[in-house]
Amino acid sequence: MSFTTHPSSRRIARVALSMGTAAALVASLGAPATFAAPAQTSNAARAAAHTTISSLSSDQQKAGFNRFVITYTDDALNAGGINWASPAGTHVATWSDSLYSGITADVQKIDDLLNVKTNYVRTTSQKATVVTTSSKLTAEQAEKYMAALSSNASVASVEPDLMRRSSARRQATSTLAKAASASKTQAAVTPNDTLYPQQWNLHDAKGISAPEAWATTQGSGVTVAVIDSGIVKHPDLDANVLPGYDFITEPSIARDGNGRDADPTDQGNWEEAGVCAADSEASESNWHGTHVAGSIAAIMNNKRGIAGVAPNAKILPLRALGMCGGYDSDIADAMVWAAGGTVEGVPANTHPAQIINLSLGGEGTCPATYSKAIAEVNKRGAILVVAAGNDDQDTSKIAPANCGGSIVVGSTNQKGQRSDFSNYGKIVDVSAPGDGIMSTVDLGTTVSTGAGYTEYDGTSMAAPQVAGIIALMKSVDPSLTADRAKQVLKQSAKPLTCNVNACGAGIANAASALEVLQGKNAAPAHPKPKRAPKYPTRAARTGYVTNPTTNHNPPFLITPHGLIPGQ
Ligand SMILES: [Ca+2]
Ligand SMILES: [Ca+2]
Ligand SMILES: [Ca+2]
Repeated sequence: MSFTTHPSSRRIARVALSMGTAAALVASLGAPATFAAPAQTSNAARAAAHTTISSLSSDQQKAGFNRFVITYTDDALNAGGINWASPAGTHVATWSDSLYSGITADVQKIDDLLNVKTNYVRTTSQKATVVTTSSKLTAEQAEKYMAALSSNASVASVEPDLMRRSSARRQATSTLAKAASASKTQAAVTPNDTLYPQQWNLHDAKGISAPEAWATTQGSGVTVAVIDSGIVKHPDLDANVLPGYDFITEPSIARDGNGRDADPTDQGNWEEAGVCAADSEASESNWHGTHVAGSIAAIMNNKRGIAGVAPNAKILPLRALGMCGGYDSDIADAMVWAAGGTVEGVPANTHPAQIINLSLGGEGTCPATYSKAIAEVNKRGAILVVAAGNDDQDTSKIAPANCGGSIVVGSTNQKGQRSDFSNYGKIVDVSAPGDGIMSTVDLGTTVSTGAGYTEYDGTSMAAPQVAGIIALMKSVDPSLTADRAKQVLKQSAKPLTCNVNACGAGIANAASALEVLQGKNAAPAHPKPKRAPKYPTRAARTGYVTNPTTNHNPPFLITPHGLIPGQ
């Protein structure tokens, strides 16, 4: 999924919702009003409950398909033949015990028809089968392939296993002395972190009012999973980082020489032109996961760098996005594992997360792969926060934001307006600052070279603001449910300027959320958002993304030693 405002955003792939790059996934479902788990797939409805080829962008369709997820009916799964009850981490399914009687024949038939060979890859946490075809299928062939296998009575759905991308941009920053207008009140905590004055998102009038909330809690006792590009060592973050896991199964995008492993270190996601797609541009590593993690739980009051929204919370880094992005099937397994669920071949999670941040997404209808994983996450009580995407379009077209069962976050700027890249619509629950967000990164343009800081734009940056606020809420009230969290966030939000049909309830407000949660305050008066002038044209937006002087990203890197010009 891609959440980028990149002028050349490759829709093929879903991109991580990072600075300005929002992946947009659609929901044909309309706004989820509650956290109800996705409906169970009935035979009658099952055709609609997965990613369809027609819901994907033309670029994606043109790129072709060679990886699919086959989801089985509950009846078929219950019929058995597979030792699903084996201890976690010991049973690794194979093709022969993953395919049920009769499916093999259908696979053979469609393979022969399309002149390909289907290969088993693995079984997911939801007991679906990931397969690849020996060559890429066209959109038309993929439709045939999916239809042929779907006709089997044991199969609930077949959908492409799409790759979501993480696309982050470093934002131009003209000076370290950017005005800080912390709204200090008696109750506010003012940290000594050197870049704190630039963290407008925390302390400005249109920010999330974190300093006032910190007087009550700083997030102790709460774990937030960050499913992203992994993590790098960083002195402003390390003490808050738990051992995570690397869910990338495909060594060619993992860059660590193997499949899944216990080391979620971000190996860098730089790309050379034409490698990830025929027309893809070269790009530098963005250390997206480290940036997101820093926004949530960077160490506060250490006279260094930034402060996280919940600086005493812990981060569980789960790597699912590699070079070119990450597969739905890996992301979905990471979600289930984050919440304490079982994933075969992966040791049990000894630090289940109460909150899961997904700063990623992409176009298309909600995949069954996500529906099932989100249902499991909801059942286990973890609160899922999902970026709306950076495509300046309705979020109904962006998955997993359109899957329901999560809190969907749009982005706002320093003026309290919807960010020009942010997706919108009724699916967005709440917005949060996502423009010029300073956080932790590595300074390497390819591999890691050392810790630094930079600003990024994107709903990828907005979602962790909300994940951090929920961590503060959860710290105060460990019994907080996802439904209640959403309700309180909406009730306590600050007004925002929305120039489209809907941007969610407003700008998330940490201080007011804690007050509402603790019953100290009625909901604040909430004037109807002003309607802003019509949104500028796409051409006008392009200049926003890149430094107009140098036409280069990044123009500067912000390091503990000051600004380093980009190359
Ligand atoms: Ca690996
Ligand atoms: Ca690894
Ligand atoms: Ca710090």
